[in-house]
Formats: sequence, structure tokens, C-alpha cells
Amino acid sequence: MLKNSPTNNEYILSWIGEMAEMCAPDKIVWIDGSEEQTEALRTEACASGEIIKLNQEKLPGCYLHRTAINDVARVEGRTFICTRTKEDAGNINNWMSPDECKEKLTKLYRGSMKGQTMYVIPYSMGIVGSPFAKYGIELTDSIYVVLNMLIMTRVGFDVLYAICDSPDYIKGLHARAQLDEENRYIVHFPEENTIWSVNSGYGGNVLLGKKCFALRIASYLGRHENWMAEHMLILGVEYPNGETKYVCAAFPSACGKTNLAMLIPPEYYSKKGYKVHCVGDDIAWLRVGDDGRLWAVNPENGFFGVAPGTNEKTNPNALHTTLKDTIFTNVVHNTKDNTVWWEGLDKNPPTEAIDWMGRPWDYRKYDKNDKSTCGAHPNSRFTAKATNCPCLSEEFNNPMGVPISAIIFGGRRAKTAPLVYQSTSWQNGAFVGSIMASETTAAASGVVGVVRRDPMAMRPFVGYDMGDYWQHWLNMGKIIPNPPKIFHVNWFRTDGEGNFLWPGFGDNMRVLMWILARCEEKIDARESAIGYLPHPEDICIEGLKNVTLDTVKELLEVDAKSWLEDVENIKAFYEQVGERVPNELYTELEALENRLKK
Ligand code: OXD
Ligand code: MN
Repeated sequence: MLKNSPTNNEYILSWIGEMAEMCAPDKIVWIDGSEEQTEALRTEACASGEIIKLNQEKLPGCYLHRTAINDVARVEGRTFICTRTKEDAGNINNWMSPDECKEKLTKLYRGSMKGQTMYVIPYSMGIVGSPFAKYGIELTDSIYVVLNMLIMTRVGFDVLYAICDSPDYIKGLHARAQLDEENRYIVHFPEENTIWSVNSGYGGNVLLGKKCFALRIASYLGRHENWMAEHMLILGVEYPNGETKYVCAAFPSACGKTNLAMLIPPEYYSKKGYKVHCVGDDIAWLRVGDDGRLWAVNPENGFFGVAPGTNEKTNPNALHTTLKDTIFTNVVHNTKDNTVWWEGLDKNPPTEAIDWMGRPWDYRKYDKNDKSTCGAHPNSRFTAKATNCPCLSEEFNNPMGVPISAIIFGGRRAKTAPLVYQSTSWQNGAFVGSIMASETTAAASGVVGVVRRDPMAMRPFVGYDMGDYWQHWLNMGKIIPNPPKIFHVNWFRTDGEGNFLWPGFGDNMRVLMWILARCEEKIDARESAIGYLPHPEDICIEGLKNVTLDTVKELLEVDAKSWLEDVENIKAFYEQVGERVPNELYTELEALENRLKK
């Protein structure tokens, strides 16, 4: 079956042979990234009903896909890190021994591709041949996965030529099997550069270049090779003089990274000539540059964004990006004009429609407080090409990446965290990242709206022990001569009645401007128990209707009592992380507690 392979690499060929023997596909097809092959696959998937071709006048190159009803989000409970020892995976990850895991999953894979095709996708995370790039091969039985990987990563035989005869590539195996949730597994063998995913068809579980490789496996590799793989957007703010400063920001899933990455500056700034450029919306790989600064690339090639809530006001750039060459997953199908819709797109829900489960949908029954009446799943997605984004940075394809001035952590917190504060050092900044917390969203299965600690927004994505990961952060601080400054933001603070105090979206630029002014030491700040806080008048509110100086003061309040409660919660979390929490972080925690008690 492997005759006429585009590579002679024995490591690749023998691995594919072994996987094919286990899964028993009828045939093997190499994905070359060509438009001809891609179009043939689209046609095949349309014929089988796997995807639906949308109105090509209104949405050229766009398709709709529905996942199985039980398969709509990442499944953290079924995601495992299979290191040789349990200690190396740590207490926050699920662990299985590599041998036990392989034995269990082999039974699920065995014969699972009978009557089907195994697609071989050679892909690169990062620009092929660049110092940041890492290569992978995903084997899958799903055309939907192939089509998504073609958008999200750089696919083609040049990847095979770059791997050449080396064993150094990430081996990914995906089979939908029966889509059986009881036997769904997303497992990682970081010591063997291997990922296995079975019984799912949902993006985050099956587009193996994304969370599995670019975060879990890459975080493990980064620790050993002195670089960092982080759940961060990357954006550039261009000043009227043409100079651009870049920041990275880590927020938990579905907390607005895509919106911030593509923000449109408020008129106050755009009139002066400020612009924002998107480099990435989800993942950043960071390395120390020859100039001593930290440099970032986005290893992906597209966006796998949350659809609901995306509209002309919240994120016009994302909306524009999805107008062509996009795969929509689990949104509403407007059958009248063969387009798509989702909650929060506009006030005109389609009158003839099919919901994400494939049932006729009556928009009049929609009740925003009852998620079961939604036409689109709350975690429905668009997969869109980065190059279709109107504000994509010119540096997107720069193999060396962009230099980072600030790292911004953030969570969705109704209380406690102020609009913005700055850490006092790299070590203190790593501590701020380690104590991040957020209210849960629909991006992962489970209860929504519960506060959980999500360090660096990486809780579901660190491929090894969390304490060791924090130690890696501290170690990196020692080898970056000119490190970025570290900040924390919270766009989600509410008043006594539960209304958001801050408008968010494009107006978050106002906070970015304070952050950048701090990085350039152009502006003063107040010392507080938690770090440096802005003087309220330094957050520009010109042109904002419902925000006064008093609102900003409220947004910046630090309530020692609720922070002290949080400290107790952090202590419990550190204990849960276990023995490998670095002493430096305990020192920071103790110092925070003492300052709050003063
Ligand atoms: C994502 C996620 O899809 O974080 O980016 O779940
Ligand atoms: Mn994400």
C-alpha cells in the first residue's frame, strides 16, 4: 500500500506501515496540499454528506459540517499524558502508563479503518525551514480533518523534504472509530513524539497540530530545548510614526483571544493613525533572540474560532475572514439561502433553518437563558485561513517572528481581578500567571461559569508536570537578557447588578496603550499589594459613553478581603499541583499575603 511514497524516510514508512496494519484501511492517500487534490476531497465529502457546500456566491469556498451530538468540545477528562512515570505528567494531567495506554487503544484502533481510506498529512507548525518550525505527520480517516488541517497548518511534500531522512517529526494517529464517548481518548506520549486520538471528530481533539502538538508536545519539547509553547495570541500595535510594538496574551479558551487579536482601534486612536495587526489568535512559540529579546511566532496557519458572539461589532475582522474558504462546524444552516447563522451574529435569525444537531430549528423558540434552544452549539466554530484576515500582520510569515514587549495574562472574573495591573518582575509575573483563574466556558465539556484556576491559560495544555512548567518559566526568565514586562487584565468585571463595567472589544486597546506606555517607561504607576496599578486618569476614556473616571476607579479597586480568600484557594491549588511547585512561587505567595494583610 505504501508503493510510490513521496519519501524514502524509513522511520516514516515503517511507522505508517505499522499504523496501517493496525487500523486496516483499504487504501492510503498522501495529502500533497494541491488545490486539485483538495477540491477532489471536498467533492467526495459533499457526496457522502460529511460536509455541505454553502452558497458559493455569498460564501465562496465555504462548507458546513456537523459533528456527532456527543462530540462538540475538547474532553479534558479523556485527555492523557503518557510519560513513563506518573510524576512527570504531574497531578493536574490525567496519566496512563505508555504500555497500558497503547494496549488499550490498539484494541480501539484495530480494524477501525476497514473499508476506508487512511490519509497521510505531512504538515509543519511554523514556516517550513525556519528555526521555529517543527514537523508532524497526521494519519486520519476523516476528510473533514484533512480539510481543516489544510487550513490550520502548512501542508505539503516540502515538509517531507524538510524532514528528509530524520526520525525527528511528531507522529499523530487519528481514527473516528465509532465516535464512542465511553472510549474516546486523546493521548500524548511526549517522550516518543507521539499523539493518538480515537473516537472523536471534534476539532480540538482531532486537528492534532493544534492543542496536542503545538501546546502539549511542544511545551514538553520547549522545556528541554529552552523555548516556550504558550496558549497566547500575538498582536502588533502600530503607532502613527510607523513603529510597531508586539504583545502576547494568554486567556483561557473562549475568553476573547480572537477578538483581542483582531481588534479594531476606537476612533480616538484610529484617527490619530494607530493600527492593530494580528499575528496569531491562539498559540505562540517563543524563543530568545540574538538581541536578548523574546521573539514569538504563531505556528498555525489559520483560525479555529468560536462562532457565537462573533459579529460586525465584536469582531468585524473575524467575520470578514470567514466570508470565503471557511469550514463552519455546528452552526445554524440557513436553508433558505444556503448560508450560516449563529447566536449573536445579527438580529435576523433565519426563518428556515436546521440547527447544529441537524433538526429543523424555530428561531421563535430561542430563549437566551436556555442553551438547549440555541440553533448553533455554544462552541460552534469557524476554520478560516489566516491570509483572509484583513488585519493580518505583514510579519505573519516572517520566519524569525516578532519581538515581544509585553506578556498579558487574563481571566474572566466578575470580581477580584482589576482591569489591569503590572507584575513587579519576571518572577512575580510568572507567579501572576500561575495564579490565573477564570470562569469556565463552553470550549471544554463540563459545567460553564465555575471559577477554576487556569495557570497561564495552560491548565489543559501543559504536556508535563505543572510545577516543572512553572520552573521552566522561572528558568526562562534567567536566560532572557531583555524580557517582556508581564501584566494581568480582566475585561469581565461586573457591578453589583452583574453588568459589565468595561465595554471590552475594541476599547481594550485603551488598556493595551497603558501597558505599552509602561513597557517604554513613559508613564508612572501606583504600587499596590498585587503589583503596579494605573493611575485611573491614565486609562484613556475619551469617546467612551458609559465609562467615567469613577467607573475606572471601580474597575481598578483591589479588595483585600476577596484577594485573601483567593490566596487560600491558591494555596489549595499549589498543594494539588504538588511537590514540584518552585519555592520562588511560594515566596511570592507569602509576600502577597503579607502585603494584603497590611
Ligand atoms: C481552542 C481552545 O479551541 O482553547 O482554542 O479550546
Ligand atoms: Mn485555545
